Amino acid sequence: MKTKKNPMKCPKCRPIIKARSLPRIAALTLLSVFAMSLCGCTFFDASLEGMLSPPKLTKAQTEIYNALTLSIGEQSELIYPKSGEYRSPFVLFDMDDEITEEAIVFYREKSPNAGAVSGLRMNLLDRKGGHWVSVSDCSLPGTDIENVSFYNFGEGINVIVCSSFPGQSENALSVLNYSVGRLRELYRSNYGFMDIYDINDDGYDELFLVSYDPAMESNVASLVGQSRGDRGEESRFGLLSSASLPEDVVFVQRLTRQRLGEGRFLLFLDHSKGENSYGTQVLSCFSDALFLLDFGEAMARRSNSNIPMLYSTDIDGDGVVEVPVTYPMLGYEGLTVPEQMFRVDWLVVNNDSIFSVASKYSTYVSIGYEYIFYIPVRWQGFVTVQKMENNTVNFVLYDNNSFADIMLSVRVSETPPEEEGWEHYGDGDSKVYIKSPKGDFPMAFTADELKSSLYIVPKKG
Ligand SMILES: [Ca+2]
Ligand SMILES: [Ca+2]
Ligand SMILES: [Ca+2]
Repeated sequence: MKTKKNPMKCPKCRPIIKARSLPRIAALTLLSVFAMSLCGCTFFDASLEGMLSPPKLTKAQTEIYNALTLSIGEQSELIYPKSGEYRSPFVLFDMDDEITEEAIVFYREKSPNAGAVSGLRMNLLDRKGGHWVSVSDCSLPGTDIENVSFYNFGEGINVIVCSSFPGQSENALSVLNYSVGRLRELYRSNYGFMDIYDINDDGYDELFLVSYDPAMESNVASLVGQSRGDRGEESRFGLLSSASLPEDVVFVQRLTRQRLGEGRFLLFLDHSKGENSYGTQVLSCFSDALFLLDFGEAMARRSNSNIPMLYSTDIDGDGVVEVPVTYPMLGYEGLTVPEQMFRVDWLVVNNDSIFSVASKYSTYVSIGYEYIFYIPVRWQGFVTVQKMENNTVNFVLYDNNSFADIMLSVRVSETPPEEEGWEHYGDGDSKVYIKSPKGDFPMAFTADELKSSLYIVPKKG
């Protein structure tokens, strides 16, 4: 049966434990040897024969190479991980209780066995009696290595190998460990989204995966890690819990976590639903158990060229995540989505009952995310925005279905505007200028109100 394509992208693994691959200079030199000898081919096609060409390999590299060819023969292609910290087909890392490093080598068989569909394999070499010896060899899913990383999930070091299939949006991952001389695969799964961090606060990382389930015809969120081994069960690495996601979760963008208490978290999963349409799913995670809090369409947002991409985030730094939802501004309700200006409301999950949400702020967010304008309560329902030239927005009174008096103008500009009346707003890095109307309006801002309404988003980095 053909698997439905799931257009999710592969996130980058975030290795937390430093290891070292073979020295970069050696690796690069090998690459250039391959590139030259295989005119027109990429170095990914390099074969083992090239490894013995000058320049000289270090003693350790030569030994690893010799032990490897002794085990797998010379007719295999070395596979270079495409991204991440380890870009060499040879990765050195201490994976077990014995203090010296082991070597992992990725390669592809030229004539795969019937059982191994892609022929993508991994060989583990260890030192025995002062010499490198191949001790284990296993098949890997996929046809190319995307990323290699090392984590301690609670029971020693595991290596995570992420691999990809040609023409498929989902990747595969394989979690392996090496102990008492044995390489074991602990877990294998396809995934469209992955994040790795300590989701339940027990001091060890977990894998958070979203993968497409063809039988359910929807995506499923899974928490994978080391079980606690309470209730007399043996601690083991594997699936801790999972939750089906609504059908309109097409592409997961990011995961944000909010702490509720000891071992109790909310997970906010921002996702696209298709063109210009986005949303957030909220999962509770209590003691490793995932549960979908289904807020239906309450957390929906649109996008167009008038609004930046918005994500769930703790915008006011109080530890509670705010979820952006959009509504057409006053006067834009009847227009098409590309023409609309949006109000952005920020929702929070209620603290006393996590099955309900409340709107915390009503805002306008500038197109380049330079500022957030918190619409004062007394303006709500009366004032809308008008997009003008020169990155300027007017906040105007909306009266009798038409734009009336300008309450405030805000401009984003690299240089001070030449026209009269503009004042720089915010700190030295701010590119925001404001202009207040002359005269006394009942709706006009006081200086204090302005200060609490117009927030300059700090530059990242
Ligand atoms: Ca070791
Ligand atoms: Ca954990
Ligand atoms: Ca907050």
